[in-house]
Parts: sequence; structure tokens; C-alpha cells
Amino acid sequence: MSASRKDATWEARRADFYGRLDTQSLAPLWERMKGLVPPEPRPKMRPHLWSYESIRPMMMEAGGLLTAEEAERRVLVLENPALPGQSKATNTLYAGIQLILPGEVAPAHRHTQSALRFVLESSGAFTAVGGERTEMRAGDFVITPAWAWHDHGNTGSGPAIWLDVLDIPVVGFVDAGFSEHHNDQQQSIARPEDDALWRFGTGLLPIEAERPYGATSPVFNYPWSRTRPALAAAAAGGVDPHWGVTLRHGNPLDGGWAMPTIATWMTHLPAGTETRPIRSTDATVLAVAEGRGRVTVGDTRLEFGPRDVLVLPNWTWRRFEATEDLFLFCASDRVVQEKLGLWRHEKED
Ligand code: GTQ
Repeated sequence: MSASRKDATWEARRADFYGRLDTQSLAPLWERMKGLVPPEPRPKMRPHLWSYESIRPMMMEAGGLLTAEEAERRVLVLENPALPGQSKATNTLYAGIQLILPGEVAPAHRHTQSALRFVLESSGAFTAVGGERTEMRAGDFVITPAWAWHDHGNTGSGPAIWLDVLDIPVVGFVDAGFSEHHNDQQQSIARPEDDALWRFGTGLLPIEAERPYGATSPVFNYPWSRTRPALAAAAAGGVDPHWGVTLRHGNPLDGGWAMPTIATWMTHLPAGTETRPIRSTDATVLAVAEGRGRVTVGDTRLEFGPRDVLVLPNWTWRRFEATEDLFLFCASDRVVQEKLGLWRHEKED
């Protein structure tokens, strides 16, 4: 056996064997083992920042080139520079910036991919979800549950621009994507504006169980007008060394995450806060709701300001510094990893 290994023709025999394996749709595990079960995650994605200052003019240029209706969704995809051509911001999340100009409508459709919106700029945009409208104001976190009809519009005087995050790569991984167009441009509205927020979002709940959107929170707008004071008030109760003041968007029916495939939370760091290093197996998409700061992630340092969007790779040490009172929107696949028993994190003291 050992003699045959040292045989000069061994390399050639092995290559020949591999070639014959390939013709029978077989492969030698021992050549692939390291890549298949790595000792720890080795993210292919890179940290990246899209500054609002550079995104906005490109959005407005897109606005002059085609209508929202023509485009169906007028979106510039935020593509991770290390994952070119894949329409991915992280390995598992799609992200894009959507523009609706005054008077425009993005026609009604639905898909099994779940979407969230974090509003960057708006003076009268709305979205309609499952027969109910909600106004989209800057800083609002808005959910489009899987398979819910949705159309967007803008009845204001200025452009409406928001961050879209969708679970497109997750749904693609399990190959369960469906979509269809509505017969009408805009769905008919069956309930008063913000009905869901009043029914499910005050700490009170309907006496008879109803889950209008299945695994997704029945609240589909978590308005900035409530989120900001909640975070600011929570800061008085203490700032965690690793998380700062972090509150997650919860599903009021079960206390879980608001969405079944995308975990979302808000982090507030009072001016001058420096967080201690933490790393976790989920990669994060962040949007700056308010303030300025910087993040050091691995050996990359990113400086950010209002409405900038950034992505941080999984399993890479990160720490934040707030140069001003800082409010961050964050999204990751943590909820998927938790359901599969995979989510891990580590903290440095
Ligand atoms: O608003 O429905 O960025 O369907 C990508 C796909 C937004 C949307 C995106 C979509 C949408």
C-alpha cells in the first residue's frame, strides 16, 4: 500500500481515477473535505458602505430614465463587491434602494420572498399590504409578508427613497420562489390606515387568535415616531457594552422576530459610546437612521452618516463608535440560523 503511494505514476493514476469517477457523477470527498466542513465560517462577502451622497444622484438619474410602472420596481441593487453578478448584499440577503417619484405607482404584485423597507427619505409615500395602507415616513420599518399583495405609491411632493431587504437568496436556496401580478395596478383597500398597528401593536391583542400573515408579524409598520423615543428612553436604563441600546422588532403574537426569515433590530448608541468587540454567525445589513459614527470590522474601518447603508460579514469581529447620537437599523438572517440551531456569537470583554 505505502509502496504504491510512492510510485512515480501515482499522481497520474489518481488523476485517471478522478476522471473516471467524474464520468459516473462521483467525486472523492477527501479532495473536498476542507471546503465542505471548514473549521469556522470563512465569509466570501466583504464589508462595504454605500454612502447616501453617492446613491441619491444615481437614484434620481434612474428616475429620469424609466418610470416606476415601467420598471415594476425602480431599484438599484446593492451588490456586495465580493459577490459580483449575484444580486446579493450578503450571502443570504438581497438589498436594494427603491425610488418612487411623486404621483407614481409601483404596481401590485406578490411573491413568496419576504421584503422589508427601511425608509430613508419620504414626504408622502405609502405602501398597501393585504388590503391595508400605511404611510411610509423616514425611519419607519415596514414589512411586506411573503405572498401578500403589495403596491407602493407616492402622493407627496418629493422623491420617496427606501432600503429594500429581501430573503431572495434564502428562498432561492430552497427553490420555493413564486410570484404573480395583480389584475389591477393598485389593490383595493379594505381596512382603515394603520388598522394592524392599532389592533396588534399597542400591547393589546385581539381576543380571538388570528394570524393574518402566518409566520410574519401582523404589524407591518413599526413607525420611527415610536421607535426613536423607545430607544432614547431605554438608554437611560443602561447601555450594554456590546450591543449598546438594542431593541429588536418583535412579533406581538409570539414574541419571536417580526419576520420568519429576516431578523431585524434597532441599535442606539449615545454620542461617545464605544462598543466592545462581538462577532456572530449572521452577516448584517445596516442603515443609518440618524447620527454619525464608525465601525471597525476585521481590519476594515467604515465611517458613516445619515442614510448610509453598509454590510458587515458574518463571523468577523466588529465594534462601533458613535461620534454623534447614533440610531441604526439592522437586518440579518439570524432568525433562520436560530431556527436551525446554528446561530453562534462571541464577545470580547
Ligand atoms: O418592492 O416588491 O427591491 O418585489 C425587489 C423585489 C423590491 C418590491 C425589490 C421586489 C420589490
